[in-house]
Amino acid sequence: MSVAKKAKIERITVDTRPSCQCYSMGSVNMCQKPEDSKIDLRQEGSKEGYHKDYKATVFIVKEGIQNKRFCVIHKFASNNGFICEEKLSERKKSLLPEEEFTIPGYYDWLSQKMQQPLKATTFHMVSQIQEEKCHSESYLSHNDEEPLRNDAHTDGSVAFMTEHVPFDKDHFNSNMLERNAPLKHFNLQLMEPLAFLSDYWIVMGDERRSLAYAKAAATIKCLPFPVTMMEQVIDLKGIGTGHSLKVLQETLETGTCREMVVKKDFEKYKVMKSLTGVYGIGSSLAEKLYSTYNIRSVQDIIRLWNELNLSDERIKYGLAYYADLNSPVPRESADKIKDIVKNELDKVKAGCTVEIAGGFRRGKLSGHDVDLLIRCNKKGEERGVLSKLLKQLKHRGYILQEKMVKSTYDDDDEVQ
Ligand code: TTP
Ligand code: MG
Repeated sequence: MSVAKKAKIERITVDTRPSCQCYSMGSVNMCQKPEDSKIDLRQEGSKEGYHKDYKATVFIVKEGIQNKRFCVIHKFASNNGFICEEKLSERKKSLLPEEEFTIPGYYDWLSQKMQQPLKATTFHMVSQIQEEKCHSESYLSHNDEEPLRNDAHTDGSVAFMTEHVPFDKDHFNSNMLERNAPLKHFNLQLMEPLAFLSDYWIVMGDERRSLAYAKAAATIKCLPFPVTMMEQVIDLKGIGTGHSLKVLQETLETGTCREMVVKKDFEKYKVMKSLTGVYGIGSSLAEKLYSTYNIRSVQDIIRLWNELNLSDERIKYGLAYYADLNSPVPRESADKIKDIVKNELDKVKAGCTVEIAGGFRRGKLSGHDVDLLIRCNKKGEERGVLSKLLKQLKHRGYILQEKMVKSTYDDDDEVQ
């Protein structure tokens, strides 16, 4: 065995109130609280306290759960008085999905899968899986059950943290790929200046600095606890020893960061931000427009268009669709785009699937773009699919302007 690593599910709580049917998984507890219809199944060393009269039926959604983790959850539920149904049916009272699968559209997808509509109330649920590090054993390995997760609740509140959960800094530092970056994490306020500075420097044309702040922000985002002291962030891989630490210290001490407040208001930053919002204009062209041509707004570019001699064809489209391209894409539009792509994909290669990926998959309600993941049934079938799909979309008039990076899947194809 690699390293002796184990996780245990601590609790499954069933709330049977009609208005609030939810299941959550945490510590192994078994007892009943009739006063609020909450059945708390408690196991303290043995199965004493297990309430025999109550048999809750659960369906644990496999999607999004690692196989081994699924088995642990399944076994735990069975051992503790739940009836685990193998197949999803309408009579199920509650579902137990992973947090990120409580996203809008998920139930529609399930309905489609079952080929029947599902009653909304049946699927009102929350899942929260808390795993506790076994004190006698070391942490979870990559191939074992997942490490500690501390996702946010679906209602927007931040996930709770049990007091006894230790944080292993060394493990966090040496297993970057295992880090979990939930959408709603414990350190939103602390991360904000780092995320802003990353954006600031990308807009101002310093990618190296931007990346350093982006890495620090991502590190803070992955911490499974709210940071209260500098000791908790010093020596964390990703934060570095430089300016990010100072930003964090100031934010911890004062609740904000002066540098962020001042920079947010810089005239040049505000102008550069709007100029780089034009499709086809990067930070170096924006800098040139700002410094050489005294451009101060997108309107200035339009006004001075004939004098500027901007040769990049994309900029015309960027200006024409400026407002549209700078508006967030709602989930509904993403779904429509996905449907269009799927429809056209079926014409060039039957049997492939299209899924929405990126931020929407993590539960965002809007995004700056739509990331799609296309899967083919067999290895090798993906060859040429992307270029054929793009040609088809173009032929159907769905593509106004394109910038295509040659894909490794399309080695033998002519790429436009
Ligand atoms: P993005 O589309 O840039 O980000 P997003 O979809 O999460 O959010 P939004 O579009 O609303 O701004 O990237 C798509 C995915 O690519 C992102 O979810 C994760 C991955 N990604 C990385 O792994 N590293 C990166 O540096 C970036 C930018 C993205
Ligand atoms: Mg995206």
